[in-house]
Parts: sequence; C-alpha cells; structure tokens
Amino acid sequence: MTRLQPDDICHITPNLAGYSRELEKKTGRSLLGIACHACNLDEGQCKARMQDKQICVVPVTAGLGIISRFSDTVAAILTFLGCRAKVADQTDVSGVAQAFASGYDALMMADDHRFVAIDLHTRQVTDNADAAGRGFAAALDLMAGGIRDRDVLVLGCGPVGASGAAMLASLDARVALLDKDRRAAEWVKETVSGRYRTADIIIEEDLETALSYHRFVLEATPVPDTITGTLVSPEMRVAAPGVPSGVSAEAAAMLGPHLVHDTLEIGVAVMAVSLVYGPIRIKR
Ligand code: 2YC
Repeated sequence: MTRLQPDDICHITPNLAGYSRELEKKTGRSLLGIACHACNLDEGQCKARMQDKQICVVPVTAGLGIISRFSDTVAAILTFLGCRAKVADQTDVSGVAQAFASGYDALMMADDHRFVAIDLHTRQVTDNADAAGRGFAAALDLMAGGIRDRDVLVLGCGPVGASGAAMLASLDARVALLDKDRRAAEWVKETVSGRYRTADIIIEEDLETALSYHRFVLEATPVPDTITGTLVSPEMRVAAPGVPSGVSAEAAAMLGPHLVHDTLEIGVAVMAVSLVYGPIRIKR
C-alpha cells in the first residue's frame, strides 16, 4: 500500500469546498454526492444523518508512524461532509479508549497496512481501499453519463482496482482488466465474475493497445506515469484513485475536466457515508 506523504495532503483542508465544486463540474455531483452514488443512497437523507454522526480520528504511531496532518485532514473532510469529527487527544490505544469512553459513534484510523472506519455500535469495518475503488468507479459512471454496457478498462488489480472492478460490474459495465501480474487480473476476474451476472471480463495484455480502444479508464496502479500524454485521446474519461497518480502531468493537463484524481477525499467520503448507512449496498 502506498504511504501518503505530507505534501500529498497539505492542500486538501483549505480547498475542500473548491474541490467539491470541481467535482460537480466534472461529474455533476459534489464530493458527498459521489459518495452517496457509490453507496446507492439518497444524498438528502445522508446529509441529515451525517450531522448526528460523531467520529473520532485516532492517530496511530505504529510502524512508520504518524503522517503529519493525516488525522487533521481526515477530520476536516468528515467535518466538511457534515459529520461531527474530532482528532483524539491521544494516539493509539489511548485514543481508541477515548473514542469508546467518550461515546463516539465511530472511529477512523490507519496503520501502514490498513485505513479503516469502525462503527462502534454495529462493529462494521469499512476499508479505505474498498471505499476508494467504489467511489472512483462511481465518479467514472457519472462522467460517462452511465457506464452500463460501456467498455471500461481497470488498470491495476490490487485492492482498489478489485473494488472498482466489482462496482463497475455491478453497474453492468463491460469490464477489462490489466495488471503487470496477470495472476492478479485473473483473481479479480474470478472473484467479480462469481459475484455478478456480468459480461465476460476480458484480461488485457498490453497497456498501449488496451488504452487505444478504451474511452473509460479506472487507473488504480501505484505507478506514476502509467498513462502518458501520448496515450490520451480527447474522448477519454479517467478516474484515478491510484496514489501516486498513474496519470502523468502532461496527460492530466490534456484530460483536464475529464480526469478525477485525489489522494484522500473521495475514499474518506465513501467511508463516512458507509458509516451513516451501514454496509455499502450493491445495486443488485
Ligand atoms: O498518521 C497516522 O496515523 C499514520 N499511521 C497514517 C498512516 C497511513 C498509511 N496509509 C497511507 O498513507 C494511504 C492510505 C491513506 C490509503 C492508502 N495509503
């Protein structure tokens, strides 16, 4: 799992309203709206329920330790969405104990392996990788004006790409997978085909070839410059949850409003919505 750097997130808190407006221009929905779309939920109801949710963000010193501003940024995103969020006064076990003892509804915390939201009433655990995959797939669905029966290429078959592929299959997209490790693609194909009545999932072998005939792309690799300017076409729509972004600066400039990428916001928003409503419900 790629570890965020302070520079990846320091711009987020002061720009949340602007980013949400940018998402509305690109997808027709706000940050909260995309998260509700990912969870198949009504935005108005969600907004009302968010205000009752008290969420404690607990910094974790294990492993490589604290990422400066990580917990503050997560709390800022939650507050922007309408939750009552606070960073625990203490880290680790003491912070978890404070979340329980102070009557919080949920806690969110991350070590070097997982970033999770835990509902302290239901014990439901939502993982950021799963949430980000669904949230960016939802953004791609919105950018496409409905991804049903459209060909979509998922680059990267790790936890985020797998979750995105599952979401896209649940939206009846025609999913193609590509990973440098074909076994990862085969595993995702088997898992997704087993869960959804979906068109045959294709495993692509060559990136340039695959990009030459896919308009809609979910870029979920942790590899910078996977998509370069020479591989971009004007009709392309790209949702890129991968950190660092797999879309080169040149390709991002060419894609302009047809690219959705961030390092925390959409994933955290889907985690928050799933806390409000329980497990993310698949459309079918
Ligand atoms: O500040 C803290 O509490 C740190 N323990 C946080 C470590 C987060 C490590 N994970 C990442 O940097 C990201 C996640 C946000 C999603 C994938 N990698």
